[in-house]
Amino acid sequence: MRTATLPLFEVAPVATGAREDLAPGACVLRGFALDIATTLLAEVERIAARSPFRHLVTPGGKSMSVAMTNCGAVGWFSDRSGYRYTQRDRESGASWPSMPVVFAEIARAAASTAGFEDYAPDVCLINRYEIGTRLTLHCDHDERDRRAPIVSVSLGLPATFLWGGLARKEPQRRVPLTHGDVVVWGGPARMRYHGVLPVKAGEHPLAGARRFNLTFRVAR
Ligand code: MD3
Ligand code: FE
Repeated sequence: MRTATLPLFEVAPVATGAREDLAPGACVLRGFALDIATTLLAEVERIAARSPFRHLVTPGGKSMSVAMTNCGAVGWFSDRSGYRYTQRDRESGASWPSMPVVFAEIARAAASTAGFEDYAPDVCLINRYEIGTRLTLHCDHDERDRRAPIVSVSLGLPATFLWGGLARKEPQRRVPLTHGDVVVWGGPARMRYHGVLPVKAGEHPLAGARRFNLTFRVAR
């Protein structure tokens, strides 16, 4: 990656509820999920008890360092044959756990605050980052409806989000994300390249030495 020479913009903590516009279609809602974070983490645990976190294999044969699971009507899945959404958890053989009402509600409220009304995601991909885990620069194009925004909820340890352009080679901005922050990416921002820098060592009172990220999508 060509990020090493770029400056790191450190942003002072922002008051809960502040809406930070990043670009047309993209905004950060600082602390938007803070009040219900404990409930969200309990639901993650419940989902993982049925569909455990696993390290998916990329089409190139590499195991992803971020562990993933899903809830909703479908789930994001990857193996040697490619990336896609599946109706069943290939590991358990069962359907994915249903999306908790509190998940759908927070995603809808965040989308509405960002200007996207009537958001009804059919999947929530849940990422689990251990210390040192990163998500390399990519673009999410496996969803059928690309007009719908993606809503992301950060929980646990902080991370630095990399936010690029519509082409992989464009320079990236760095956006710090902490526990309870919600980001909405829609419209012209939806197909931008993005990633997450390696998560730094730490201990979060609710999540331990981990970061969780919920990403809501309209996949079907
Ligand atoms: C910007 N997850 O699951 S979420 C992913 O923090 C993913 O776990 C990251 O990228 C994480 O695919 C970032 C925020 C996100 C999701 C989709 C985007 C940002 C986006 C699509 C376009 C632009
Ligand atoms: Fe992504």
